[in-house]
This record gives sequence, C-alpha cells and structure tokens, in this order.
Amino acid sequence: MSFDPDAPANPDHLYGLPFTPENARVVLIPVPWQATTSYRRGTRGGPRAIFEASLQVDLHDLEVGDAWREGFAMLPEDDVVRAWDHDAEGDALAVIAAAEGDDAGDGPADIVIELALARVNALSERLNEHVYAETKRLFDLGHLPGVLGGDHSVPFGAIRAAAERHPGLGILHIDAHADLRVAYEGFTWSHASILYNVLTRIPDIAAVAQVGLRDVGAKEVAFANADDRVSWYTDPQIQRSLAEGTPWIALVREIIAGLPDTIWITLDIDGLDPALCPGTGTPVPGGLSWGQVCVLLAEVGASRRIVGFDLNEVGPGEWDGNVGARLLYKLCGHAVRSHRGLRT
Ligand SMILES: [Mn+2]
Repeated sequence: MSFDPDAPANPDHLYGLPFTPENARVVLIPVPWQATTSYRRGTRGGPRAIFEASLQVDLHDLEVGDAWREGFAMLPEDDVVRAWDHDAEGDALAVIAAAEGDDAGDGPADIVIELALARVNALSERLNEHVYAETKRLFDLGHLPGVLGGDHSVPFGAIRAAAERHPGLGILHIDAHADLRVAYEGFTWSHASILYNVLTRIPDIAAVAQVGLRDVGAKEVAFANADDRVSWYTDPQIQRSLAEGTPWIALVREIIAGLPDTIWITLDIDGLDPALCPGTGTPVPGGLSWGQVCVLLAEVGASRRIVGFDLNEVGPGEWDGNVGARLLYKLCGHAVRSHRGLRT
C-alpha cells in the first residue's frame, strides 16, 4: 500500500483512510435522525460534522496506536432515512407542542395529535428495522459495526442485532440521562427511552452499567432499583469518590467488574462535560472529562471484547464534530484492539 499516514487526508474517506466499507474492519452506519429530540435540534447533522472533522485527526494515536490499519470506514448517509426523518419532524413538533401546551381533552385537535404521534411511532419502527438489518448485514460479513446518531433513539436496532449474535451481552452506557423513561412525550421510541426499550424488549441483555448520570426522573430511579441488571455510577457519586481520594482508575475497574466479557458501548456525548459537546440536544453541567472517558474506554478495550458501539447526540457544529471525531477514533481503535487474536 502506498498510503502515507502523515500526508494530508483524502477528503472522500473517513479520517482520510485508504479503506471502503467493503474492506474496513470497523464500518460506521450514519443515521441522520432526530425526530424525537425534545429540546435542541440539530443532531441529524452529527455524522456529517464528525466526518468533516475526521479529516483533521492525526492517524497515529497515543492510546490506540495504528489500529487504523485494520480499516475504519463510514457508509454513505441513506436518503431513505433522511426522508423518514423529514416526514417525522413536522408531526413530532406538533406532538411536542401539544404536550407542552397542556391543553389535553377529547376535541378534534387531540385526534389530530394522536394521529401525528402514531405516524412518528410508525416511522421510528421502520428506522429500527433499517438499523437492525444494516447492523446484522455487517455482522454477517465479519465487520465490527458502529452506529452514528442522530438522537439516542437511533441504536435500538443495532443493539438488538448485537444481542441476538452475542446472548448475554453487556452494555456500557455513558450519558447524562438514564434514558429509562417509558414513551417520553408519547414517543414509544424516544431518545429518553432507549435503555428502557433495550432492557424490556431485547432478550439476553445481561448487564447495563450507566455512567455519568446527573439528570434523572424518580420513575427512572425506581426502574433501575427494581432491575438488578442495572448499575448506576452517577456523576455526583463519581465526583464524591474522586473528592475523597479514590483514583479514577479504581472507579473504572469497579464499573467494568459488573460487566460480562462481551460488550456493546452506547455513548451519548452529553455524558461528557458540555464544554466538549456545546451543540448536543440536552446539555447538562458536570460530566466526564476528556481524560476520564479516554481512560474508561481504554480499560474496557483492554479487559473486555467490544462487539460494537454507537455514538449519539453529537451537535452539528465544528467543535462538536471535532470532539466527536476524536471520540469515535478511540471507539474504533479500542474496539479493534479488544479483538486481537479473536474474530466475532
Ligand atoms: Mn441518551
């Protein structure tokens, strides 16, 4: 291969790498979907922002080395997904406005809203089937799949495909929110319900470790307490432990100890400090620093098998894309390295 990793990037390929989705080990599925976004919109532009920023990332990484040599590539954005997102958006905005307007009743307007809600839920189900089929196809071809949202409702189908292939799958979930709500604002497939849907609809999920939580509802606390597969490492708990002198690496090892060998990582970028994701959908003060999330991902990669991952809620801005591209590079690299000597 005549590829020079230190030369300026080829702007047609993710990170400027000499790979295509056919020959790359890690294949990313961009999903420009934000229909159920409840606060700030724009995460449908996340995959594009990440792709553009990826061209500025130096290939040799001080943690994952030259893992890129196994190949990272992104599929093109699917026009069908764009069309579904466009179709769902108007209906979703009407549902959200009605939910916030508090004018509940049985009048004709409520029937209009119910129909709009049904259309959004139906499009979400089509999206889930699409992401499931794409992820299954990549698994069948021997690739390691990664999903790029969009809002955090996006990876449901991918996690379903991963759990089918790897019964007893564990999930590392990094997020400011627990995402354990039942049908938030009426949307069955809300970004705020992704882990509820994973835990209640997908068989054979062995354990879920939720890290960085700092904005949760009382019903989510009750749900987590009642399901012994769910472990919480909230931001206040983490900050308290660090303040009392516990090293971050000790907390990281405690988080990982509760997870099985085979792992899916679902990462909402709002789990990080909002300085790292200013354009995300629902930013919350606090969260993991860049260094903390890097150590966590490195330790997971060193001690578990990462069979796939998703990265969601990256905003469309240049800095959001920059952080997202670098986080994605770590995810790809650690995922590849976690399989050294193994094939899924
Ligand atoms: Mn989330």
